[in-house]
Amino acid sequence: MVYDWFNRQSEAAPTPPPADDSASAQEPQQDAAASADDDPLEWARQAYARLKAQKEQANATPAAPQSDSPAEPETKPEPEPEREPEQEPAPADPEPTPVAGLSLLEQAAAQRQERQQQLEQEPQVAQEPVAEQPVPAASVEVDREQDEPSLGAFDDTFTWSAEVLAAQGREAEQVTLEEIDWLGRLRQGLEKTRQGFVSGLLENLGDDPLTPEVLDDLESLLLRADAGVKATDQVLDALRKRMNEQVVDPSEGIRFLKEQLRDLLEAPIKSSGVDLLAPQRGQLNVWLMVGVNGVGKTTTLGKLANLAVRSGYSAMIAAADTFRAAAVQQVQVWGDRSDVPVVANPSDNADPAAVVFDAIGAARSKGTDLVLVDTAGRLQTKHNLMEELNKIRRVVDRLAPDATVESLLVLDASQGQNGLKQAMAFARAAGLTGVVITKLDGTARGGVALAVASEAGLPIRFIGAGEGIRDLRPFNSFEFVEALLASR
Ligand SMILES: Nc1nc2c(ncn2[C@@H]2O[C@H](COP(=O)(O)OP(=O)(O)OP(=O)(O)O)[C@@H](O)[C@H]2O)c(=O)[nH]1
Ligand SMILES: [Mg+2]
Repeated sequence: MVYDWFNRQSEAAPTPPPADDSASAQEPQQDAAASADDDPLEWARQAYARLKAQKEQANATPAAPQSDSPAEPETKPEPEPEREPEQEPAPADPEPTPVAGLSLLEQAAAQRQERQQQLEQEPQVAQEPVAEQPVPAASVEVDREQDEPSLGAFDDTFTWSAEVLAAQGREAEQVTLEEIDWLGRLRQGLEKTRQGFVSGLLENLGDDPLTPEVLDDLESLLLRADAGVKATDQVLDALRKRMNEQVVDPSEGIRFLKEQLRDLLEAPIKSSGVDLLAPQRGQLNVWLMVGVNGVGKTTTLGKLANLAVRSGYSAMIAAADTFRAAAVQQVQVWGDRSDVPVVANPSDNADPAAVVFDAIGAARSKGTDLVLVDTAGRLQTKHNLMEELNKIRRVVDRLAPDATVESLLVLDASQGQNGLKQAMAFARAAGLTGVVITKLDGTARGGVALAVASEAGLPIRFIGAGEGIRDLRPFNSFEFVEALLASR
């Protein structure tokens, strides 16, 4: 069964029937299908039992069964939850204050701007892109991660992931290990941002209705998470308006906040008219990776090539970063990892546009679905870089006028808003169509996704949360916001 990761659906029937030689395989069918609304834990349990049965079936099928998992009791279909999923955060104990009149909005906005500046000036790791660090091909650790996801324990992470899928209308029997695996990675990746954001916010919320003080805290938290003044203003204005209309209890406050954040992230996606960015089958797709140096363009391209292959698309890589000698080797390693051909020009100072020219020609003759183009992040001058991107773009448009072209701005989340501003200036010439946010793991600045949507007005298409080949997935605002505000 091929799982199309771009479109997030299985190509074949959702799941094969369970093996009849395994008692546990029949278990999920004996229970009446649990409704995720009525009993999310039971729903998760059923999804787990099903995945486990599939795994047992898969292990039983090969002539020589491998024991790839730590000793697991086979005849124990009912996993023990480690802990009941909590729907809502544990209440703290704030002192409620009656809602006072609002200060002038303009005044509030000015204050926010000022606070943003203060926060920016506070000592923090300035993430200026440092001098170019060549990434030798050998430094890419090929065997660091598994190629297939494995079913872990029936724990918090599983139940949380299952709840997120259930909330999107997924049936227990449609849940795939791929999705459970990624949601776990996403939640893990947003850990640092969440620590600052959620523990701050949720601890200030009690059983009592929202207060202006709680909103002030939320404002600081959003700014600190690098959500930007515009998104912060928008969310706070909506919350204040809501508070003026009615008393907002904490769970309603969280629900409303999530809705606001989702709306913000969804706005550019909706206006692009394309919910999920996937290569169009039956035609040539050319995706350019652009962005300043070191943000993760090449890594993203390698991960995308892998996603494409695993999703049943044919792919090719154009090594159009000819500025650094090591860049071609680096891209070659990524190509090898997924068996994706790489088109490169080994001569010194090769013309990147010529490499793209060759790649498109090769892709046409082979009927390749997707050409991924690696571009340089640094040249002698910014002007040269713009010129080069323009030239590449012109070659693509001329040679493949019927191709679907995407110009994806790759953005390093750990550079936060500074990175966004710099990248926007840099890449205006490239006719951007979307953004990939990388390095969400290990930064507390995951809120930059909100700034991307509100300030750059560009749809976020993929997010990277780790250096591994599987650490990139299509962006889903619902899942992102749930992971950002997960209460445990
Ligand atoms: N933690 C983490 N590291 C990442 C992620 N994406 C990329 N990296 C790392 O960031 C570093 C730079 O990545 P590259 O893909 O070489 O960046 P680039 O934009 O191609 O760099 P230039 O070609 O020099 O402009 C590498 O060490 C990557 O492993 C991510 O999502 N998480
Ligand atoms: Mg690169």
